[in-house]
Amino acid sequence: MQWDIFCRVVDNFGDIGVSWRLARALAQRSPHAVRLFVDDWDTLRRLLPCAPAVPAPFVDSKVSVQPWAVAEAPTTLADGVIEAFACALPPIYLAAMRDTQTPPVWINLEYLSAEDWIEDCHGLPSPDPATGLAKTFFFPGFTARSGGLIREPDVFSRRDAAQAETGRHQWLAAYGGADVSASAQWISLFAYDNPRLVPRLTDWQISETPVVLWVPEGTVWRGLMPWLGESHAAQTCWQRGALTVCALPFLSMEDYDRLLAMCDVNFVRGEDSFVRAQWAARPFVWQAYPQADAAHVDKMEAFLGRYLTKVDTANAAVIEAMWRDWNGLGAQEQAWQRFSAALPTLRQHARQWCDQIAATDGLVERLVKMVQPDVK
Ligand code: TRH
Repeated sequence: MQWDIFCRVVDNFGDIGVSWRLARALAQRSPHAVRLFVDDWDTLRRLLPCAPAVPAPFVDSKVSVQPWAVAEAPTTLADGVIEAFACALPPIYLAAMRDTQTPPVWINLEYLSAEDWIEDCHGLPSPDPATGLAKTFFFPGFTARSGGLIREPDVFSRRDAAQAETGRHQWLAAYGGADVSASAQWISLFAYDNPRLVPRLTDWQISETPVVLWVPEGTVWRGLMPWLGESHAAQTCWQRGALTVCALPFLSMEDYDRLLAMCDVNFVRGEDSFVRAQWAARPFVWQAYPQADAAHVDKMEAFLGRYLTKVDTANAAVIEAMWRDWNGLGAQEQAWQRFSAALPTLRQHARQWCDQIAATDGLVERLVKMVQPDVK
């Protein structure tokens, strides 16, 4: 089966991050051939430095990556067309879909949400007014009645290798400064601008346990640099009390997954890193992508509602306080101290949650079953 995935980058890395993971996971499932059309080559190259410097088709991990312009000229049609995040297909491609005898299956991949309403919309066809073709809504999610989560077949073997005894030492050999401790509390930080960053840094600075904070290149440095009183240089570490801050380059996806697997706590954001933190099976704090009308708060609360179902009341309150504090819903007394003290239990829970959400089909399996219900 031939798939075409279309991705326009709205901002940041989530649009392309999710599209690339999906394309790669789909292409790994022979006999699916996948083309990925991308409109923002510079952002693509941050994630895939192997891409040519100027937009041109190339193949990586069995995915044929194409500049958007290729689909703005006549090209072959796929059997399955995925429009990531309602990005609007190129008009000429859409017209070809309308005019062909057997149009492709047309899927609109939506944003991930833990909210209940997505279950009623997942899988619903909607007629496109311009062409009369049916477009089916596909909602990634955490329940059996949603579209599931992207999970590659090797995600847990890679995680387990990173969590083996040698994992941190291998990481330090590649990225660490000479003085970075492998036995400290390791935290990764990937976040939007966040007024709660400085209180957190202060918590870590005066922590009783040494803390190593790994921070890949990105917007969060805007808040970090003034606090450190330094200018940013990649692969440098700074010591502030009990806290060692280590700057990382923007990592390959594989190394970012590896970092998440090795850390004791991960601060993640948006959509894809949020999912990856769950596969890492370590306690995490999610900064939801800020939206108008505080829609992100509903998303966060909906996720917590599911995530905390099997957590006792006291630990649930600890996680809720930490997440609400980090998402700007009011400073919570001793949020970090309580979270840190509960880490052994929270780690067990993170593992149990990961096993629970991995017990059902992943997104790719659900997508293929939706499109080819008769194929085993
Ligand atoms: O970058 P994000 O904030 O992306 C998005 C977009 O803003 C999108 O428009 C919005 O709607 C969505 O969030 C909810 O966060 P996200 O989704 O976690 O994407 C980051 C990607 O970058 C993810 O695929 C992991 C990857 N990554 C690396 O490959 N290396 C790194 O060093 C880091 C920090 C991330």
